[in-house]
Amino acid sequence: QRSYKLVVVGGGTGGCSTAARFCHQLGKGKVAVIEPSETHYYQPLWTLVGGGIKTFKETVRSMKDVLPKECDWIKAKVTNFDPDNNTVVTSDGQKIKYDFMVVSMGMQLNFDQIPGALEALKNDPQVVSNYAPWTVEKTFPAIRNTRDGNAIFTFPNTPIKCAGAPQKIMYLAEEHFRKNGVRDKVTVLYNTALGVIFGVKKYAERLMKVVEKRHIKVNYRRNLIEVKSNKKEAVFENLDTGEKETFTYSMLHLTPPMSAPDELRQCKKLVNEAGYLEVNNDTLQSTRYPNIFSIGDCNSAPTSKTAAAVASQGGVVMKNLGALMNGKPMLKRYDGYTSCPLITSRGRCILAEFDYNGNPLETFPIDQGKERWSMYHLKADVLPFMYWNAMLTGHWNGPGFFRKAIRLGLSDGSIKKS
Ligand code: FAD
Ligand code: UQ1
Repeated sequence: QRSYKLVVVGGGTGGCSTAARFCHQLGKGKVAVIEPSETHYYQPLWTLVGGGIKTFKETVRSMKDVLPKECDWIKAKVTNFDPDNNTVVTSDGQKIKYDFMVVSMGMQLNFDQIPGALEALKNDPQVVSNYAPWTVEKTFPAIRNTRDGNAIFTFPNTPIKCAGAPQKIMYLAEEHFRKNGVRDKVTVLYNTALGVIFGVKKYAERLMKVVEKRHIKVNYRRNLIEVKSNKKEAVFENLDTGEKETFTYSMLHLTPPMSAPDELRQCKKLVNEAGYLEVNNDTLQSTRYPNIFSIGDCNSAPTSKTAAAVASQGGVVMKNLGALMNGKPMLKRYDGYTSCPLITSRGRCILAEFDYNGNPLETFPIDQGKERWSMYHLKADVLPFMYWNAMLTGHWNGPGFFRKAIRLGLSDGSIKKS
């Protein structure tokens, strides 16, 4: 039986950066990463892959190249957690023991919960999704082939990662229809299970202006329940009245329902009712097992699930878990920071940043609610570089530090408390 000071479950955004942070502190042989996938994806760029602006290749690195050299990579899935005995069981039958554990398993895509969706994604070139590596490259050809009819973009009736992504691709598609000279023949529909376009008022107001200006029809409280690709139909349920409504599509971009991974959900000792690893919202420590922490999409922290949130959470866990390992008090608090670069066209982006309370927490001393070229450039070119070079190596804890420094620099010498 192998044993480690720290076991990290998942080698995605949260897992890889956490392993790097603790390898710096603990050195060789102390940290294990349990991760089944050969490849690591930079998922935030998939919006631009779907929009025909970046290539899929730019979003892919091999896992062995991104995981820190000092860690042991156990190439398997965790199938069972036994937190009472500080042990996990892997798909290849190993029992791994830990002193401390960080869980970053991300979210599971549940395409199979929509009858006909998987079949349509496999067989109908006009049914696409930016959310999975095996379908994201279908999106741009489908946009190019759309000449008339309904182009439908969906948002499911579950929490999802990057809650802005289902509409970002719609804006890129709508722009493309205009460039192709087919915009007057295509109806662009955003069918969302939510009752608002975005959860934070400031940005929702700006996005409403965008959809109005561009004649995009938003249908609220519509949940996709079936895809009939033989008839080119998408069936939605009206979540208020229960009525079913069928739309024909010439293109359908679907965002699947999501959940915490099954292997995590099954461990009732660790998760909340919704199946996410229950953490203290401030410290990100498990509410039940003090030697367990969780970062990212699979934890219960009530904020919007993004890589930007993972960066901030990673800094908090590095401080708190580091303190715990050394018998010191945990002093760092997570404020719920998250960010969503809402791309509204090729070259324009509203950079939403906010906290647990849905209050804007903007980094730059300009109104980020405006559609800006600078924020687009940040999203498309600067952040990917930062991700590979600073975040995955454990050196990026989010922009909180810059935000505070910029505020201080601007405040005529008098130090304000925020
Ligand atoms: P992931 O990075 O998904 O990693 C989870 C890892 O856990 C995976 O490698 C998986 O193989 C592994 N795993 C799963 N099950 C097991 C198991 N049983 N045992 C061991 N390992 C397991 N974020 C932003 O900040 N900005 C954006 O603009 C943005 N845009 C996005 C656009 C799209 C289309 C998508 C899909 C995502 C976007 N995101 C964006 C969200 C961002 O990618 C995620 O929030 C982030 O990757 C979450 O990190 P994570 O470590 O929690 O999960
Ligand atoms: C961020 O830190 C981050 O993680 C690397 C993202 O994921 C790609 C983001 O999209 C954003 C916006 C941030 C926040 C960074 C800055 C500089 C505002």
